[in-house]
Amino acid sequence: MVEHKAQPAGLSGGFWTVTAILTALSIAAIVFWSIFPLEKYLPAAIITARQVDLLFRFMAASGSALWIFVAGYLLYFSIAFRARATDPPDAIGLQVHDNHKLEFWWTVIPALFVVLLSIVSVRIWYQVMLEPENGIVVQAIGHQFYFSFRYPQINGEVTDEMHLPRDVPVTLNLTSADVIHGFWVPAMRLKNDTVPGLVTTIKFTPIRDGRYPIICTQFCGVLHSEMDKQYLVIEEKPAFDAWFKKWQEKNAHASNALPSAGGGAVALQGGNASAGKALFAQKCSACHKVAPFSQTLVGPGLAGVLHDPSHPNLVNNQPATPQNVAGILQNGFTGSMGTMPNATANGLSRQDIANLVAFLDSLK
Ligand code: HEC
Ligand SMILES: [Cu+2]
Repeated sequence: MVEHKAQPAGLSGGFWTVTAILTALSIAAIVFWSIFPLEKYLPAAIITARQVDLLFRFMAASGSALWIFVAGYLLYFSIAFRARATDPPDAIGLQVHDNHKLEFWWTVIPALFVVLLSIVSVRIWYQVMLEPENGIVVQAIGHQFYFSFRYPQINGEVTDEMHLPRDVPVTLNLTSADVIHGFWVPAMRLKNDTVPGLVTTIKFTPIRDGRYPIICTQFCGVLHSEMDKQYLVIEEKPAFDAWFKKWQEKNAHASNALPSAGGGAVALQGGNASAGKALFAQKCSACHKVAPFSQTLVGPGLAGVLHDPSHPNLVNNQPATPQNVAGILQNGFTGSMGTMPNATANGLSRQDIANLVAFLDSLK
């Protein structure tokens, strides 16, 4: 019978050779990510794109270096400590535990790294969030299956490209007319979802002329893959002004009504109050009580929404009429109390809205 001999615990010279090779490879990877000409392949269209690239380079460099060490040692150890032909079949590998020095360092080094990564990302996040907002305000609205854009002083919607003047700070408000879409311009390194009933804001300053694709990043329906055909055009102020004037004229008589799921006013005749009552319990009672206005849950109490003399106007300041309540149910509303979701978010058909209004109208 072969005698069991414990393998020596020390690290051989091979280990230090491998360590030297892995260190050299890691340094090469770090140098590669530091000098790689990212902007040659993906232009940086706004100031903060460079900050995001910096974060990306930092993560790619440290991730590559770490991966080279982990994968390199894994390979080396599996060769150095492999089972030999002379080992007995029940031989077990070298057992190491309670090595306090090792445990200390493999806790401290990753912890320090995560702290460093947080500091770098929070600083960059601040720069991205604290862009100035004294420039132009634009709205982008996701639709199945395109984006539309609204500008102050242009009626209605711009539906082909989104133009912006170079070097002017932009506040971009995002929302959706139907389902959740994602607004992503790779050249900006910024991305945000467009959510029905919610307005989210991104701020940035364009710095580079060009035509950059806008891509939807949420699977929003059967033609989602078509939502990469529109462009963000950044250009000099005079070119932008000419484009702006063209749309002002083109849209001179366009409607400013916000698009809504289904569009148009809901026909209220034919609403069934008892169907509305059942639906209310199912879809509204999480946020609304059937009680006076002041009895707030998430939204106000709705018992007197149509017939309370002390509640002449709805939260959107329109008179409390069945048609205006239907408008809120269809389009949603965000006010001081929070957000009332729109018909798409609440999953309401036009008949559902008519039934709910009939129910609310029946409350005295
Ligand atoms: C996620 C919570 C939420 C849900 C679900 C919800 N609401 Fe609301 N609703 C609100 C909030 C919040 C407001 C007030 C918005 C504001 O003014 O800030 C509101 C406002 C309203 C108003 C205007 C009230 C007034 O006095 O002007 C009506 C009407 C209304 N909701 C009806 C409904 C109905 C009907 C449903 C069910 C289909 C529903 N809501 C579902 C949160 C909700
Ligand atoms: Cu989409």
